[in-house]
Amino acid sequence: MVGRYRRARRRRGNPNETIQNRIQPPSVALTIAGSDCSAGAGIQADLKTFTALGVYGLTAVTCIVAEVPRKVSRIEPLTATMVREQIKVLLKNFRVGAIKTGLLCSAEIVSAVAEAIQKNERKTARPISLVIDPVMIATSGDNLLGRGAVEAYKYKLFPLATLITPNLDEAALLLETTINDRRPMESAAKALAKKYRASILLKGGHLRGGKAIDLLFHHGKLTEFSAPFLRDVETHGTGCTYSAAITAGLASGLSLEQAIKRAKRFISESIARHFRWKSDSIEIDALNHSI
Ligand code: PXL
Repeated sequence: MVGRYRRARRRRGNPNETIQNRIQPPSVALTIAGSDCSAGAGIQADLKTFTALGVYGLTAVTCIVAEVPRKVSRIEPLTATMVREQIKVLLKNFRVGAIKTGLLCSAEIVSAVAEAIQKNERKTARPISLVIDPVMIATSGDNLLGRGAVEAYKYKLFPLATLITPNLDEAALLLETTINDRRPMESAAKALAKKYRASILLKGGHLRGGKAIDLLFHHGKLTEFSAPFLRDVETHGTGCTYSAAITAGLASGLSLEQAIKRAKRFISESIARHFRWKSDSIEIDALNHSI
């Protein structure tokens, strides 16, 4: 009798089973970054990007930035202990497919992040893809890192990276050189890859010309990713959004090249379909993450 009832219920479907129960849970990505209250950059941009690309986003907050697009007003870091604890509980309880770092604010936080990721690797013997966006200076020109943080990146965090995504200014600072053309871009990408034994995506968005060209140096091979460069759009958070989109791709199982190709398309469309708030006193451009 019971068996017949169960078989009939299986045929009809269980009315107690909700639609949610039948949906496959999505891949999970973690961003370790700062909060931008104007929500164009930082963890807010990362979360919007993860959601748009079908990935469940987790956040470990490193600092809080009071700002609007062209002006950083105040930055307050969290303690390294609090940053470490967020990463620890998240990695313990979720199967995280990929991690990205954004603004890490201080040398102590850079070191804490490196230690937390390394500890998890030792414990689980399962390295998680790590995308490092070495955020150092805001688009507004404001310095975002404390003293000693660049050294902590070089010696502690970069050695753990799957991919590092510097823009031209960041690459120039890391190599103590200037990069003003395509050829120096190639040399810089190769030099950084060799120095930190990681794949490098060097973003040439700041170079003049009709195209926004990025160079990937990965497994000894250079690959170019290019899109039309849009003038007169002042969106901040493009670096955060781009690296978050790459991380979402890696969390979903795409190869590095596939993830970058899709992310480049995503960021180009987010810029092309930007929002603009305009009045007598303000003009604000913002990326459109909801594409
Ligand atoms: O775009 C760089 C960036 C990253 N993360 C946070 C920021 C900014 C720029 O201001 O505030 C939190």
